[in-house]
This record gives sequence, structure tokens and C-alpha cells, in this order.
Amino acid sequence: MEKEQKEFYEKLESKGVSRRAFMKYCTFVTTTLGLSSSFVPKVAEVFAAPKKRPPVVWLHFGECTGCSEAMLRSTYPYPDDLVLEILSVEYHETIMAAAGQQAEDNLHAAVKKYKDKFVCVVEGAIATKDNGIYGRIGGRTFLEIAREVVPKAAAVIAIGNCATFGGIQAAKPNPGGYKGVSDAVGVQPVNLPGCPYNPINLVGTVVNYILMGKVPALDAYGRPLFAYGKTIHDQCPRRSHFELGEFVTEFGSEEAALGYCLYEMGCKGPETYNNCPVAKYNDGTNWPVEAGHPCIGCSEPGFWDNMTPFFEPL
Ligand code: FSX
Ligand code: SF4
Ligand code: F3S
Repeated sequence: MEKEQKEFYEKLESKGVSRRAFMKYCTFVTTTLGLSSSFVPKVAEVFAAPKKRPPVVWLHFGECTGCSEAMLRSTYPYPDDLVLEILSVEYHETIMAAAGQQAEDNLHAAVKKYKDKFVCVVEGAIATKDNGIYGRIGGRTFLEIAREVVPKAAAVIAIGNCATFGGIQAAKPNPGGYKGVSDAVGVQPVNLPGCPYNPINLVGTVVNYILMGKVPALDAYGRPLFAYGKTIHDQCPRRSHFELGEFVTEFGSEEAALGYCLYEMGCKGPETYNNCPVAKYNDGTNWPVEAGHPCIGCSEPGFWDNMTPFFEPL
């Protein structure tokens, strides 16, 4: 164990990441999970000396790959080790070297080898109309692949609004009959919606799984409460300006203060559950509302139909 930890810290240093910066990241993961600071060393241990790295089969269906991009563009500590330190990714179309038949063979081999042991991460929605002919990879429909692979997993994590609730593919009129994983295959995953989802919530879910031996507590839509337990609005830094009282003091007029809160521009924060104001994106750089754009409700079921028009007030 000690040897593993030593090697881990040496590797971090060789990549220019100090132990202090790493501990800061572990504190961030711990806070995201809603755990007390006494858990920080335990979280650090999950990365530094992983007891078990669950094998992962990562499937892509109908989507823009923004969710994988959100993970790969995370620069801290460095992408290959951020998520990949705690997961053993056996199959992932975007980052694997194999292509064509070799990639297909890799998928079959991984599913066979790790049956009932692997974590299946699903990215993208699944076409279900006319036996799923509107979405294919390697001559097989998304639906066939999902039905074959998903039920063999020990746990399923659906990332992004597409895999959880169908995303843009499922927007009306939805000619391909696109659905999220639970509706298409009948298996309830841990749902991590968002367009894209936030990679910190995948890290949090996996760390929770490794530390506690179980998936985190979920809401009625299968979303972990640690990340989706509160609305955007309840955590929003523009919130104080939403409420009467602080208007005039800070901005001089009600009009100016209303311009600061994005409600009138159509912000869906009051009806959207996610941790963007705290977790932020791109390693804590920013998130939509702070950057000046109203929340469009991307972590809610059917947001393309239910949250539009995006720029009209709720
Ligand atoms: Fe969907 Fe993710 Fe939006 Fe894109 O994979 S949630 S379209 S950011 O990439 O699935
Ligand atoms: Fe609420 Fe949106 Fe205004 Fe923030 S910007 S206070 S989330 S309505
Ligand atoms: Fe999505 Fe709203 Fe967050 S649009 S990224 S849930 S601020």
C-alpha cells in the first residue's frame, strides 16, 4: 500500500502536480459528496492506492460526445488519471486505439471476461422505433448492443441528458423513438444528467461506491442526491438579487437588479436540480449563470420540450 502511494505521488510530481494541489482536489470531491473533512484522507487513498478499480465498459449511442469531452478536457490532475486512476476502462470508443472489427472484438471480450463485475457507463440515447434501425454501430442497432451489454453489468451509470432521459434525440417529434437507458432497456442506472454532465459527479459516484461499497442515495429520477438534491436557484450567487430588498442598495434600481438575476431572460434555475453553482465546469472555472447565460434546465427530464422556449420566463 505504502509503495503504491509513494509511486502515485511520484507520478503526480512528474506531471507537475503538487501533493497540496492533489489534496485540494480531494477536498473538492469530499465536499461535492457532502462528506465531512475527516473523509479527505480516505478519498485521497481511493486515488492513491485504489483497492479495487472496477472494470468499465463505456458505450456511446446517440449524442455529441460532449460528455466524454467534458471529462477529457478536465486538466486536473491530468485527464488520463482523473477518472482513469479509479476506473479500469476496458472499452471506450473515443479514447481507444482500436478501430473497426478489432474494436468490436474488444467489446465482446471485455463483456465476456468481466460479466456481472463491470461498471457500464452509457453515453447517448437509444433509438427504439422500428426495432431501433435509426441508430447503428458496426451493423448492429444501439438497442441490440444495449440489450446485450447493459444487463450483464454489476452497475450501470448513465451520463448526460441523452443517456438518462433521451436528450435532444428525444425532443419532439422524435422520429427515431429515442429514449434514455432506463426506458429503452428497462434497467435502472445511476443517472447523471446534464448537457454535458459534470465529470466531478462521476468521480463522486465512483468514490462513494469504492468508499461505502454502494451507490449513493438517489432521487426519484435515479440522480444522486449529493449532486442533484438542490435546485440551481437555491445555490445561485445571483439569488440575493432575485429577492426584493437588495435591489436598490446594490444596483440603484429594481430594473438593474433584475438584469443581474437572469429570471427575466428565461432562467430555469428555479426548476432545475444540479450542483453547477458549486461544482462548476472546466475544473471549477465557471458555469452558465455565472458566465451570464440563463440555466436552460439541462439536467431535467425532457428539457428540450419542457424547458423551451429557453428565453422566456418560467
Ligand atoms: Fe447528450 Fe453527452 Fe449533451 Fe452531448 O454524451 S447530454 S448532447 S453535451 O454529449 O449526451
Ligand atoms: Fe435563480 Fe436563475 Fe436568478 Fe440564479 S439567475 S437567482 S438561478 S432565476
Ligand atoms: Fe445545465 Fe443549468 Fe447547469 S443549463 S449546466 S443545469 S446551470
